[in-house]
Amino acid sequence: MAIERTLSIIKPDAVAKNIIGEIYTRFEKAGLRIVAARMFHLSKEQAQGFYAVHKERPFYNDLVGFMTSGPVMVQVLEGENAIAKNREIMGATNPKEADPGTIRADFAENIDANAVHGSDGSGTAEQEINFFFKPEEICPRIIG
Ligand code: RTP
Ligand code: MG
Repeated sequence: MAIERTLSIIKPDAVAKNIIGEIYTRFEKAGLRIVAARMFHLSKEQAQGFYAVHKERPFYNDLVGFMTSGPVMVQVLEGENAIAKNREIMGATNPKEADPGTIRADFAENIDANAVHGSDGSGTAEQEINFFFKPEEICPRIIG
Protein backbone atom coordinates (compact mmCIF):
# COMPACT_ATOMS: atom_id res chain seq x y z
CA MET A 1 0.00 0.00 0.00
CA ALA A 2 1.22 3.51 -0.77
CA ILE A 3 2.92 5.74 1.77
CA GLU A 4 0.91 8.97 1.84
CA ARG A 5 0.96 12.29 3.64
CA THR A 6 -2.07 14.11 4.98
CA LEU A 7 -2.71 17.38 6.80
CA SER A 8 -4.16 17.25 10.30
CA ILE A 9 -5.30 20.15 12.49
CA ILE A 10 -6.06 19.86 16.19
CA LYS A 11 -8.77 22.52 16.45
CA PRO A 12 -9.10 25.26 19.14
CA ASP A 13 -11.51 23.24 21.34
CA ALA A 14 -9.06 20.33 21.67
CA VAL A 15 -6.02 22.60 22.17
CA ALA A 16 -7.98 24.40 24.94
CA LYS A 17 -8.73 21.03 26.58
CA ASN A 18 -4.97 20.27 26.68
CA ILE A 19 -5.32 16.98 24.79
CA ILE A 20 -2.75 17.46 22.00
CA GLY A 21 -0.72 14.59 23.47
CA GLU A 22 -3.71 12.25 23.71
CA ILE A 23 -4.56 12.92 20.06
CA TYR A 24 -0.92 12.46 19.00
CA THR A 25 -1.00 9.06 20.75
CA ARG A 26 -4.01 8.08 18.61
CA PHE A 27 -2.06 8.97 15.45
CA GLU A 28 0.99 7.01 16.59
CA LYS A 29 -1.03 3.94 17.64
CA ALA A 30 -2.60 3.93 14.16
CA GLY A 31 0.87 3.83 12.57
CA LEU A 32 0.87 7.47 11.48
CA ARG A 33 4.09 9.40 11.94
CA ILE A 34 4.28 13.16 12.62
CA VAL A 35 6.76 14.52 10.05
CA ALA A 36 6.07 18.26 10.50
CA ALA A 37 4.23 20.25 13.19
CA ARG A 38 3.60 23.83 14.20
CA MET A 39 1.18 25.75 16.40
CA PHE A 40 -0.65 28.70 14.82
CA HIS A 41 -3.24 31.21 15.94
CA LEU A 42 -4.90 31.65 12.55
CA SER A 43 -5.92 35.08 11.28
CA LYS A 44 -9.38 35.52 9.77
CA GLU A 45 -7.74 35.71 6.31
CA GLN A 46 -5.81 32.46 6.85
CA ALA A 47 -8.92 30.59 8.06
CA GLN A 48 -11.00 31.97 5.17
CA GLY A 49 -8.30 30.86 2.72
CA PHE A 50 -7.92 27.41 4.22
CA TYR A 51 -11.68 26.75 4.14
CA ALA A 52 -12.36 28.64 0.85
CA VAL A 53 -13.92 25.46 -0.58
CA HIS A 54 -16.81 25.99 1.90
CA LYS A 55 -17.30 29.73 1.29
CA GLU A 56 -20.83 29.36 -0.09
CA ARG A 57 -21.95 27.07 2.75
CA PRO A 58 -24.21 28.40 5.53
CA PHE A 59 -21.73 27.34 8.24
CA TYR A 60 -18.70 29.15 6.68
CA ASN A 61 -18.69 32.26 8.89
CA ASP A 62 -19.15 30.21 12.07
CA LEU A 63 -16.38 27.85 10.95
CA VAL A 64 -13.96 30.74 10.32
CA GLY A 65 -14.93 32.31 13.67
CA PHE A 66 -14.32 29.04 15.49
CA MET A 67 -11.00 28.29 13.78
CA THR A 68 -9.67 31.73 14.78
CA SER A 69 -10.97 31.54 18.37
CA GLY A 70 -7.72 30.10 19.75
CA PRO A 71 -4.51 28.36 18.75
CA VAL A 72 -4.50 25.25 16.58
CA MET A 73 -1.86 22.54 16.27
CA VAL A 74 -1.12 21.67 12.64
CA GLN A 75 0.75 18.54 11.57
CA VAL A 76 1.66 16.49 8.54
CA LEU A 77 1.02 12.77 9.12
CA GLU A 78 2.84 10.17 7.05
CA GLY A 79 2.13 6.47 6.71
CA GLU A 80 0.46 3.73 4.72
CA ASN A 81 -2.91 4.90 3.49
CA ALA A 82 -2.52 7.98 5.73
CA ILE A 83 -5.39 10.03 4.27
CA ALA A 84 -8.14 7.43 4.78
CA LYS A 85 -6.60 6.12 8.00
CA ASN A 86 -6.62 9.58 9.58
CA ARG A 87 -10.26 10.14 8.52
CA GLU A 88 -11.14 6.75 10.04
CA ILE A 89 -9.61 7.49 13.45
CA MET A 90 -11.11 11.02 13.43
CA GLY A 91 -14.68 9.71 13.07
CA ALA A 92 -17.71 11.40 11.47
CA THR A 93 -17.93 15.22 11.23
CA ASN A 94 -20.83 15.24 13.71
CA PRO A 95 -19.55 13.61 16.92
CA LYS A 96 -23.07 12.26 17.59
CA GLU A 97 -22.62 10.09 14.50
CA ALA A 98 -18.97 9.19 15.11
CA ASP A 99 -18.08 5.56 15.86
CA PRO A 100 -17.11 4.79 19.47
CA GLY A 101 -13.37 5.02 20.03
CA THR A 102 -12.81 7.68 17.37
CA ILE A 103 -11.25 11.05 18.26
CA ARG A 104 -14.47 12.96 17.63
CA ALA A 105 -16.64 10.49 19.58
CA ASP A 106 -14.28 10.74 22.55
CA PHE A 107 -13.29 14.42 22.52
CA ALA A 108 -15.57 16.56 20.31
CA GLU A 109 -18.32 18.78 21.73
CA ASN A 110 -20.51 19.23 18.65
CA ILE A 111 -20.37 19.57 14.84
CA ASP A 112 -18.67 22.98 15.08
CA ALA A 113 -16.19 22.26 17.88
CA ASN A 114 -15.24 18.85 16.54
CA ALA A 115 -11.62 18.54 17.73
CA VAL A 116 -9.78 17.73 14.50
CA HIS A 117 -9.51 18.37 10.79
CA GLY A 118 -8.11 15.91 8.26
CA SER A 119 -7.59 16.20 4.50
CA ASP A 120 -10.28 14.33 2.56
CA GLY A 121 -8.34 13.21 -0.55
CA SER A 122 -4.92 13.20 -2.21
CA GLY A 123 -5.47 16.52 -4.04
CA THR A 124 -6.65 18.36 -0.92
CA ALA A 125 -3.88 16.75 1.18
CA GLU A 126 -1.19 18.16 -1.11
CA GLN A 127 -2.87 21.57 -1.29
CA GLU A 128 -3.42 21.77 2.50
CA ILE A 129 0.13 20.65 3.33
CA ASN A 130 1.47 23.37 1.01
CA PHE A 131 -0.82 25.92 2.68
CA PHE A 132 1.02 25.50 6.00
CA PHE A 133 4.48 24.06 5.28
CA LYS A 134 7.41 24.61 2.93
CA PRO A 135 8.89 21.38 1.52
CA GLU A 136 12.06 21.79 3.65
CA GLU A 137 9.96 21.96 6.84
CA ILE A 138 8.81 18.35 6.37
CA CYS A 139 11.10 15.67 7.83
CA PRO A 140 10.34 12.22 6.41
CA ARG A 141 11.38 9.08 8.22
CA ILE A 142 14.94 8.25 7.20
CA ILE A 143 15.81 5.29 9.44
CA GLY A 144 14.06 2.31 11.00
P1 RTP B 1 -12.82 18.97 8.45
O1 RTP B 1 -12.76 19.55 7.05
O2 RTP B 1 -12.76 20.02 9.52
O3 RTP B 1 -11.83 17.85 8.63
O4 RTP B 1 -14.24 18.27 8.66
P2 RTP B 1 -15.03 17.33 7.65
O5 RTP B 1 -14.22 17.09 6.40
O6 RTP B 1 -15.46 16.15 8.44
O7 RTP B 1 -16.28 18.23 7.31
P3 RTP B 1 -16.49 19.33 6.15
O8 RTP B 1 -17.72 18.95 5.40
O9 RTP B 1 -15.22 19.53 5.37
O10 RTP B 1 -16.81 20.64 6.98
C1 RTP B 1 -15.78 21.41 7.57
C2 RTP B 1 -16.18 21.78 8.98
O11 RTP B 1 -17.31 22.65 8.94
C3 RTP B 1 -18.18 22.36 10.03
N1 RTP B 1 -19.48 21.96 9.54
N2 RTP B 1 -20.58 22.38 10.07
N3 RTP B 1 -23.31 22.86 10.66
C4 RTP B 1 -22.98 22.03 9.68
O12 RTP B 1 -23.80 21.45 9.02
C5 RTP B 1 -21.58 21.82 9.40
N4 RTP B 1 -21.12 21.05 8.46
C6 RTP B 1 -19.77 21.14 8.54
C7 RTP B 1 -17.57 21.23 10.82
O13 RTP B 1 -16.88 21.77 11.93
C8 RTP B 1 -16.60 20.59 9.85
O14 RTP B 1 -15.52 19.97 10.52
MG1 MG C 1 -13.37 18.67 5.27
